[in-house]
Amino acid sequence: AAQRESDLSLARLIIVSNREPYEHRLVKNHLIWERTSGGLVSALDPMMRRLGGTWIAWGSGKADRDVVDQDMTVEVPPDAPTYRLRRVWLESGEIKGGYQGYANQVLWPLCHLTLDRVDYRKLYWHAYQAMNARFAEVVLGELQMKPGFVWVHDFHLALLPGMVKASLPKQPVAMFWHIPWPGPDAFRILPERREVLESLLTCDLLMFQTQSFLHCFVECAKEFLGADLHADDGHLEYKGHATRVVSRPISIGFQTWSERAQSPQVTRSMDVLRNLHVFQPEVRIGLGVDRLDYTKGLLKRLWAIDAFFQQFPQYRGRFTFIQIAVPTRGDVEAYRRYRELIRETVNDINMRYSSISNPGSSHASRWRPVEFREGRIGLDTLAAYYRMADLALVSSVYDGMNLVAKEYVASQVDEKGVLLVSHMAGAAEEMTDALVINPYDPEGVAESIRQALEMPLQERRERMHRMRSYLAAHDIRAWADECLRDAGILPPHDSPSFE
Ligand code: GDG
Repeated sequence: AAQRESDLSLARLIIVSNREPYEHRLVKNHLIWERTSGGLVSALDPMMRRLGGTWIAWGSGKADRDVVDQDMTVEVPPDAPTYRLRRVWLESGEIKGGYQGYANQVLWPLCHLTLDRVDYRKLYWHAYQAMNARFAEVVLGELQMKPGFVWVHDFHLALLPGMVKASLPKQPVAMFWHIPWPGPDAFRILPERREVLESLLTCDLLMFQTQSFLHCFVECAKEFLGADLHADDGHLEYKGHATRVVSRPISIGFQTWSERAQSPQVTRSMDVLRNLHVFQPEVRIGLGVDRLDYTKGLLKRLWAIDAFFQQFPQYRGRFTFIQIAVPTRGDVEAYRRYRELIRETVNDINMRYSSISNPGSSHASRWRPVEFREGRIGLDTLAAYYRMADLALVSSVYDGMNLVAKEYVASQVDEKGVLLVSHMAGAAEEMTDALVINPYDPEGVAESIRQALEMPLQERRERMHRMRSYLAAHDIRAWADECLRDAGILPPHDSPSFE
């Protein structure tokens, strides 16, 4: 770690996000730690392990306060530390109004164009300001100790760049926006659209997942602030300040996933999992892996699976869809209701088909169309599911990137599976050998599932192979290096890399 810090001594990396990468909890009086779930942590933790630096995040774990030093800092990962985690403590009003309210019930549904789910209250906005101010205080404290490059992540912290710049106008600040950015027609409904845009336009560098989200942001900046786009060099100019805007699709540790999928424990797990979920060797397997979030289109996916068994009865008893569902944001009512609805729909589908006789299968009574596994699983188990699945189905109604799509490809070491990805997920722009689906069209998705199951092995291999080669070159390391080059922390492309 010391070596890494000194490599980047000119520009020590300070990343800031709401979610912390590691949380501490007490279980039966024992202190335990766990890496937290979600795409942001999956993507950034490997980068921080490699580069070192400081990650500032809300200390949401119940025992987080028990393991910090006087700087509110803990070295992580706890078993082999490579970087510092500095915790921010939030008051309950900031959590309820700022995090659960404005971030999760206003900005999240707004950016994902699920406008009926936007639940706006003025008091959420005030709490969101307070929450961002709390982060700003810690970031400024950290910078006082030692200078560094501030890299803010995601929609919980949209006001943070403006707050840091208000105190330190020359401090370099970058922001990566992990989720989609809506066009002006949708963004217009946010009462504080100007404040949010103004803060983001104090950044020196603003990064989006795709060109189309970037385009939507530029349209909003022009329409609501009158910002000028300098198209030749990709800058937005507002109040005399230039912000460079770029699209940098985030990725995964390709090598790590690929190696994990080939490990002996994963190879063993595949047999165990197959026996757990399907009882006959000939049954083909489909897979979904998601946080239980309405933007992931789980309900639409289940309708599509239902339509698949209606349209193609020959697959009854011969195809099982396994859904891994990780509970998320359980303190928000809309999420609890969504979870209930998903459970009911799974039960309904399973009940209906298990009462139908399946002439094609002698084990029909034991077959279930959907195997629903709720709860978080370990990475080895996840890799085993990815590797054994004949197809993976990503049906987001809107998604910044969707790392599951990329993890599936990285784990498909036998190159036999087929990826089905929603055209509303950022991943569809890069995973061009996937079958692209429209989650709003259940019969169309059903047809794509059939197509995937009947695709000749040679074609499956070719498609998967091309996607794997692409990802090997465009992995999380390449993404981080590109962003750090944009930020001026790493030298430009043709210079030798730091390591
Ligand atoms: C946001 C954006 C963008 C899932 N189940 C388990 C588990 N996971 C991990 C997966 C994957 C991650 O969670 C989910 O990543 P996504 O990209 O699908 O989604 P979000 O959490 O919505 O992330 C998204 C991302 O930020 C990065 O920019 O791609 O568009 O919404 O890494 O592996 N991990 C473990 N057990 C599970 O059961 N260990």
